[in-house]
Amino acid sequence: MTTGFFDDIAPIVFEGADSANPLAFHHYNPHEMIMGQRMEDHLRFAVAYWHSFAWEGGDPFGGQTFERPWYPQDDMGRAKQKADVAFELFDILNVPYFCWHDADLRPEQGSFAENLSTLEEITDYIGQKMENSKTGLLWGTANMFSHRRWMAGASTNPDPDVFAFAAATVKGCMDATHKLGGQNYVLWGGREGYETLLNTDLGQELDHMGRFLNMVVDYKHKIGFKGTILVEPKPQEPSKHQYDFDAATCIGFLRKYGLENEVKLNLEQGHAILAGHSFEHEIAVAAAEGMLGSIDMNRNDYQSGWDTDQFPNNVPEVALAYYHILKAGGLGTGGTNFDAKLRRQSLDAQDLIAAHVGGMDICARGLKAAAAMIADGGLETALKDRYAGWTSADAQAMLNSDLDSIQARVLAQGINPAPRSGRQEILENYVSRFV
Ligand code: XUL
Ligand code: CO
Repeated sequence: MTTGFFDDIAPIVFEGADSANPLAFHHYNPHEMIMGQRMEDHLRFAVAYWHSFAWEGGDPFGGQTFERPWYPQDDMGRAKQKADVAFELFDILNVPYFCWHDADLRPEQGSFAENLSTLEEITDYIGQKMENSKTGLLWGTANMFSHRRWMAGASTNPDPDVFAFAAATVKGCMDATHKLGGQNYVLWGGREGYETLLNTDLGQELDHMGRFLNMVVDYKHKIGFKGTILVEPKPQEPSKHQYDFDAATCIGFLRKYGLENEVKLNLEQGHAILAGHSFEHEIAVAAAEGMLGSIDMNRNDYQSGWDTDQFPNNVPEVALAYYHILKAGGLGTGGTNFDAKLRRQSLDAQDLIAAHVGGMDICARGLKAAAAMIADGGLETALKDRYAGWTSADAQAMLNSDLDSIQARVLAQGINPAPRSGRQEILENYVSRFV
């Protein structure tokens, strides 16, 4: 028996690029083999519970626009109804994973003890649903940014009682993630940052955040959680300055607190844009350090300057992201989580399905284009050619040499570098052949 929310829309199937059916996959074909692996296993799609089921359509100027049978979300019976609808969407999309914050799943109660017991109850209920579903848990996380108790941060809060509340909350969320067979555990530093240095001891807050993350890693090993711990960079919003600004900042932080072999990065397209980077830049930075963990797939509006979390629709951008993911050997335990929400006028249940179908198709097109570029090898050949000078014995020896001897060699050999074209337009033209 279904909840009726999706009006008995049939499961979405692959119909190919020529189909005009808006509720069919035109490019996402889970079983298609790409570089020796099923497309589904490359992309590892996940539905984000918060945007698709908990967010009510509000923006800074107005509240709820959606009307869902599980509103208001303050009751356990309706939380279970919400889970029933969520698993119907997962089945309709045939999506392998979903992701949650604790606060998306359970009603928010007053005390920590009440929140813990409702989280246990709802995750037991979800665990039962997972037994009859092919959808697994990509990651769980704690919402430590919405309730007013978190307004000055969680692990970076000046009040040690908030640090304690955060530690207790993360323990509960890690337990629930472990119970549901989660593949990763994510920490996005929602309000781990500051509004003004006039009231902030930045050094102390960073030390507390480093200590907190070490406790998370210790607890992972204690309970035998095999998933990956991930942090998610974002430069601002909601805090004016966020400590996890971008991939490079996070990597420096992880190294400082001895976590570089324990924690990887969950990179989000929109966060990259907010940081003034491209998504592929963030992916390449993480990959160069062996810290690419997972991705949150969405897009930002390039005009508005805040985190609009729209479903992706730009194949060339997505193709370059997957190009760097494939080059790095794939997403491992990570996946492609649609950290994306409907526009607030998209009221219908069908909009929710269409948004995911479109996002999955765009990612499939990007993946196929990326794999085709790798198979063709044009970019790799151009890259090798550009760095070819470094294969010479002299060039390699120089890296183990010193300024004195290098200067002597420049004088002796009369070295006078000849500038060469970077061929950017030629390479951009090459990419457009594939996208
Ligand atoms: C916020 C954001 C979060 C994290 C999980 O911008 O991306 O949804 O992904 O807390
Ligand atoms: Co995100």
